[in-house]
Amino acid sequence: MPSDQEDRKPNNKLADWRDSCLLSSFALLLFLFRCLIYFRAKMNRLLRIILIVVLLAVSFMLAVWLNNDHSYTHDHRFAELSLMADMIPEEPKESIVSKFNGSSPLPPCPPTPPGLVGPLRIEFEWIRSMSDVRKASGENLQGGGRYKPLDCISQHKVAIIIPYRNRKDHLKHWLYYLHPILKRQQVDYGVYVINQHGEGTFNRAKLLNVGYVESLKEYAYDCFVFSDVDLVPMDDRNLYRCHGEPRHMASAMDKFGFQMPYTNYFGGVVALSREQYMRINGFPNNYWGWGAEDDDMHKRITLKGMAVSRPDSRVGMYKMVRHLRDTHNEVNPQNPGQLHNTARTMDTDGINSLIYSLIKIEKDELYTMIDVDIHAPN
Ligand code: UD2
Ligand code: MN
Repeated sequence: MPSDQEDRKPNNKLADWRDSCLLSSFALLLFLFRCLIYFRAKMNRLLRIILIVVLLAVSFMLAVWLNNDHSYTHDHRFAELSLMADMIPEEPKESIVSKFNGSSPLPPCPPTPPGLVGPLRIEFEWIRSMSDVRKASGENLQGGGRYKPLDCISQHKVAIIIPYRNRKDHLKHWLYYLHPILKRQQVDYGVYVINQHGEGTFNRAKLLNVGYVESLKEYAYDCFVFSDVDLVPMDDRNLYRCHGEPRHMASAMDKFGFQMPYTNYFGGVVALSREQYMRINGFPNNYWGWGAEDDDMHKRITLKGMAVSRPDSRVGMYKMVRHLRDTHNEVNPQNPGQLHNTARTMDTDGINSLIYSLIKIEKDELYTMIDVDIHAPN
């Protein structure tokens, strides 16, 4: 690395050159004056005055020019900056380069999101207008209900899968509350509403399997939250992300007096990593109508040697929009009986045997709606 002395050498040379110029200019001027004095008798008065004025003007201009610092060349300015650099606090090279390019690399998001507020007030008393929902939750979305934190890289790529048919008012409540919560939780997420096409018997678990497959066609999600459309968390510390074990997130619902209705309950909202989901071969495809598909999911998990984790009963509180049973989703008395066969059928009934026909994919600003024919038996 050159020393300071070496850096300054080119400037010293310039100064020397300027001094010699100045000396020779004065010598030339003196010589001209001498000539003037010597030949003055041979000139007329007017010519003498003009010559003196011109000589004085020229010497003045020469003095001014030489006094200006023409040595401030491009190189010199850079040399000065490099000296000043010693006084600027050191920055990592990478960040200097990226600032230069105008795009700083983002840091990873912290394990605990800093903007959480805890308990939330959730109201379902009135029907929301879509424009209110957009105003409340549309900011910074990338379309199709996709979002990534703006100031850090999220460690959680989460597809949120909602089984759906004819529940627009519930969906509006869900979008109104969940987008702001998920943004505060710094999740890299997408919202997928899986609409069962037609009037056939509803099949929640099969729709969830479709959501898994279709969301993965769009983005490399590593975590899947499967949520009813009518359930909103009452505490934003209930993080929409995956854990070491499959997670039952809705551990304390208002409709059950904020308690678990039974020990192995796994309904409402659950989160499974891609690996956990694949280990259980996804969800069953054969639970038509209401009931028991959530118990089958739980059985699959325990049969594969996994445990279920839950938030505590404060953080796991959920509010459900009150509703009547939908038509074509009546209680199916055959469903609980299927639970005896889970161990035998789970490896052949699931994501590896899923058959459906995709009808349409619609991108709203707040969600992706996937319309699908799941070949209902009636
Ligand atoms: C309970 C469980 C639910 C599931 C179900 C049995 C709770 C809060 N949830 O829900 O996870 O195990 O029992 O199948 O206890 N849906 C529609 N349109 C329909 C029918 C259903 O969109 O016509 C969707 C919607 O996302 C709904 C979900 O399916 O939230 C579950 O159906 P539900 O809300 O009628 O059943 P519920 O509340 O008893
Ligand atoms: Mn419900």
